[in-house]
Amino acid sequence: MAGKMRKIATEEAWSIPEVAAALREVVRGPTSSLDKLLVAGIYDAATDKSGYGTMNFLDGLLDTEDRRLKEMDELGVDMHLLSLTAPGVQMFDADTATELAALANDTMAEICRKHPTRFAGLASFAPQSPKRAAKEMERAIRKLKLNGFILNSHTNGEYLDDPKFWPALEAAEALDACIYIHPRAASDGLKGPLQDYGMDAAMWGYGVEVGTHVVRMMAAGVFDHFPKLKICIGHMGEAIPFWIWRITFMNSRAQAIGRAPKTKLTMEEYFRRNFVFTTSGAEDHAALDYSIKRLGIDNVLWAIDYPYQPMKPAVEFMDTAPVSESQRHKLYHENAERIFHIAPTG
Ligand code: 1WB
Ligand code: MN
Repeated sequence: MAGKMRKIATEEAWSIPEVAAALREVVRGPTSSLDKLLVAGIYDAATDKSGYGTMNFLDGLLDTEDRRLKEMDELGVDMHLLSLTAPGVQMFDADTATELAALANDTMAEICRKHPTRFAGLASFAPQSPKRAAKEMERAIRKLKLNGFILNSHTNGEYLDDPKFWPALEAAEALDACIYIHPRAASDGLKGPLQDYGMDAAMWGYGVEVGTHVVRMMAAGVFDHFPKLKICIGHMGEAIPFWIWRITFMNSRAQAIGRAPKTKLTMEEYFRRNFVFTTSGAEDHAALDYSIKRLGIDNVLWAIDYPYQPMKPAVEFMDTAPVSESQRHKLYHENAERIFHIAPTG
């Protein structure tokens, strides 16, 4: 029975007051970041011009044990895998980002220790300072016992194919800890036509941003350097499952004419070997069915995307998904247990 099946939701947004306060300062400053609109909407009613403020996501982000846990109980959601919500610490200067990542990780670890069957967590790190990030990553897994890492896409317009970030990738691979690349608004270089009609955020821009990030990494050959690195992406794979045949075909052509570096494996082989993806905010049975058929049941995990998406429809989506019961077990919890090292229950 799906009703009793263990349910681990894997892209569940969360924050701490210290990060909220620091973000409020950032959006009052001179940033040109496209994140400004939404971040002001969430954290700073005084400067909100976006309309997002009316949705009051902040209460949901800052609350763990109150409304969130109660709603989880009502719907039979066993566990949230928490992560510091976009843009994480990536809009701060390197020192502030490093400090706030450690504080968020300490706070998260405390919650997970207090509720070991209800909360697990993805640790933050500050890519602005890759060597210190690698140290914090090691602390977060070995000492705090967190379950993996969250990265909110670009950092100051730069992506993980840039070797300056590779100390963080090396750490994640060595720790056998998956990095979840979550969206934030598109970088300055990418944002042009995404700024109108509400396209900047989850409607379209987020997928363009993370999809671009992931294709850059695969095409650059990052996974020849880090063959065991695991990356998780949300939103039914940010459309990459649908595009993977063409990405693979056109990348081999780009390699043949010298426009892309030679890689040991094809793009599809990297996507199958190094990536998993979640259903967050993409409650579409046809897309789920296609994704499972195309990339395999072991690569797909369930997620809600709380509080940006409501819990109940996400549970109904998975309870009624046209899959076998053994597949539902994988989607609801077994794949999450394997990828994020969450102890299985009886
Ligand atoms: C929204 C969605 C906003 C996500 C977010 O802000 C995040 C939104 C940081 O629907 O407006 C998300 O994670 O999907
Ligand atoms: Mn999300």
